[in-house]
Amino acid sequence: MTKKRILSGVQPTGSLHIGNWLGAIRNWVELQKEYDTYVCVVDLHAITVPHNAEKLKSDTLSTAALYVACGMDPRECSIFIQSHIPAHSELCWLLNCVTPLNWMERMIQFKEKALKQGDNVSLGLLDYPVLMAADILLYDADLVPVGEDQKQHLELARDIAQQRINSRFSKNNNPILKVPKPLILKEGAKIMSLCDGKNKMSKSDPNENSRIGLLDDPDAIQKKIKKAKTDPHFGLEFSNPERPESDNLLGIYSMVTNQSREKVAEECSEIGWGKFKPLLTDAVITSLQPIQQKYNDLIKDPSELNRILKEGTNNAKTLSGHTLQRVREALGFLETINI
Ligand code: AQP
Repeated sequence: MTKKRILSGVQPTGSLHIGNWLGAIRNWVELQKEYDTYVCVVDLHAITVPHNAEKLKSDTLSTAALYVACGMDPRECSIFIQSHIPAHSELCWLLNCVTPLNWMERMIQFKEKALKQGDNVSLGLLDYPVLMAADILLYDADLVPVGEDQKQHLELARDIAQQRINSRFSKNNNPILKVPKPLILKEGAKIMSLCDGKNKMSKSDPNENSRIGLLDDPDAIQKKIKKAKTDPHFGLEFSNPERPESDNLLGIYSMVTNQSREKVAEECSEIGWGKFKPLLTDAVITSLQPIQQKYNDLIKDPSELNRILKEGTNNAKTLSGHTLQRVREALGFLETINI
């Protein structure tokens, strides 16, 4: 039986943090065993907000290396850089021309990010979900692992594929694009900022102390956890709406120690913040140590990473090329002239 295909990615908008790992990459590592897995570093998405060119380069490379360091196995999946496959931009343009503007203006993430940026919002930011639709649809993905925040974008990708391409342009009921479904993960981990348990941990938060980077050294991790916001209560607990920091830090502790929420809740119900923080610090440092070791090896000798990306790019190019060709034909483009 052929495996179902999944596709996912992270944007290189900064150094990856434990939220990107626990909420996304760690899940992909499990999923790659069961699914035909494609993961890319979505660098074209990263320039939808103001960016620094040199930093984009180093963040792109470091994100790809972290995929591997976190356990993405090139024998089980294809890893590539989005902009290395020009089909993403081309399909995005084709989809742009069939997508109604008012569908885009409804996107919650656009509204939120536009609000943060003030007047200086790029057209690219509005178009972000169409590019994401192109990413997914190019690979005939059956399923897309999504968190709550990306559900609306996946819905848009489904609507574009079904209502704007298949139902308008397909002949004899042969769909041109596969309509993907969301893959809702059992434990939808959302890691919150260390400075405010109600805000998501984010690469672009100007406050470095709000996140633990996957490449932070033990000293930095210790300092950040020491500074992390607490509350006046004794004992750690989950799900108390008045204690978002307790919920968040206990959740991280449960995930990095691979223990159930029940077990850590019991272990930490009778200890104060003063005792809990060193426990959490040790657990985070220990869990990141093998990732950092593998990452350093990959960066020291980039030949392995280059080989992995080359193989992933080849696989991605073949697959996306077929889809793009189907769409071009269906939309009425003349066949390319071979020179
Ligand atoms: N705090 C988080 N908790 C759980 N999952 C998270 N993800 C991001 N932050 C958390 C998941 O990581 C994947 C890749 O995210 P992305 O870089 O494509 O976009 P994002 O969600 O906007 O990530 P950031 O870190 O917040 O970046 P910036 O600051 O650039 O916007 C996604 O699967 C996401 O759910």
